Amino acid sequence: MVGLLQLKLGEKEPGIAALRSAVLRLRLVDPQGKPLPPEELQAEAVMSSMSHEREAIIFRPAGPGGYEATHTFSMDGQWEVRVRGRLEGRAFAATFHVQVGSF
Ligand SMILES: [Cu+2]
Repeated sequence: MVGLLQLKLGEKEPGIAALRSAVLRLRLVDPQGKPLPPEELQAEAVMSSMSHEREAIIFRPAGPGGYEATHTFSMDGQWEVRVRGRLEGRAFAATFHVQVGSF
């Protein structure tokens, strides 16, 4: 049974900018911090205010409950990283807001 999901996204210091590879970190754990292994995990970067292509993000396992992806955002601005998958047979989804570049 899935209670609360804790999903966190990290950004490579000192920040991320367009056309430079960034490391994104995701954690999928229960409220006690125990890793929750999903049956499916998919992610994409979306600029909801614009009509250009979505960008697939491939998260790979990195430690207990941890996942890491290297991604190059195509432009600066306000992105959403949308994560979804299945855990214990149930769908889950989360959206993270990511500022790319400084302006
Ligand atoms: Cu855009």
